[in-house]
Amino acid sequence: MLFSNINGIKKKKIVLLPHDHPDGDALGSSLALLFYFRKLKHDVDLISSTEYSKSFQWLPGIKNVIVFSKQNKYLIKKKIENSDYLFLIDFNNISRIKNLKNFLIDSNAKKVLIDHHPYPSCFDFMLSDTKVPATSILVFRFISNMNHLNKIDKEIATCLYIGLMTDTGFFRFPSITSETHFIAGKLIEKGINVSHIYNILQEKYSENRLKLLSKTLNKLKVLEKYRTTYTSISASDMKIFSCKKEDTEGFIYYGLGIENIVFSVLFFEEKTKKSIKISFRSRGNFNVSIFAKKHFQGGGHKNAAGGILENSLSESIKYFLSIIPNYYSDLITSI
Ligand SMILES: [Mn+2]
Repeated sequence: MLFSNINGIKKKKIVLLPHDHPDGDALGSSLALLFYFRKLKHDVDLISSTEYSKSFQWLPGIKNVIVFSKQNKYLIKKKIENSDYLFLIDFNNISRIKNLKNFLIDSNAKKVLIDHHPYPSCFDFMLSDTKVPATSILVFRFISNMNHLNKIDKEIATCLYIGLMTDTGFFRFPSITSETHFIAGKLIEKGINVSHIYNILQEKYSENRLKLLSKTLNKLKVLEKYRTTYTSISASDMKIFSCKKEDTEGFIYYGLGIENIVFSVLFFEEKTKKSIKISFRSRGNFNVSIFAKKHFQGGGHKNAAGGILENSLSESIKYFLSIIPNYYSDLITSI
């Protein structure tokens, strides 16, 4: 069994892989595992296939993250190929780590998935539960199943708590269960500073990010009849404010904060201007995962999903506006 093997005396080579543009859950879960496996004296690396947002620069252990680049490509390839275990963290399909995909395919390492997204691809070991609000819950369960709760120190607890906080929208999404709060409680017992973490997550934004947010909100349109709101970020907006994709995290929730709105959509024009990434968030029973899958080759969770269109920004919005009337009855009855 994997767990006893990892728990054994023999030092293992472990590589932790969060998804592209890692968010708080992907980074928090990966860093917690990094600290944990180091305590077990394994040889661990944490490799990110793309850069992470500057707002995470304060995370404990973040300096250990190796970010993929042309310069370290071969080093990373070697690490992935020579590892005993590869942990795929907070994603369900290897297309979510584009730069590292081929290294992964070529590696004979045992692949362990720890994730909460629906329809995961199959790997050697699966710690998949689509009902939990964050992957960090699964990391907590993993450590707990190893009987190692005593190994969770303040640093590990902080990392896991960040995953919980960010993926639950600061403990307010419907995916939250009593287990979420039970685990949060256990993490607080380890001495973490809850209000400090909250303040840092809220305040580590650049001036340019705020300006981009302002521009995005200025463009926000409300379709009152469909209880829907949408807005867009163009490639030139991103250029003007020299923002990265990660800086736009959370923008989509502003629209959902308007009274009576149950569906929020954000169109994001890729740098190449050849495709548009679209994010969907909803309240209540309007299932955005089904919506994204049906019209935008995407998917996700019931209240949070994404998709893509190979089209211009204006055409993509036009297309969206043409299909939204079909969801009239679902949207007006969503509670
Ligand atoms: Mn997650």
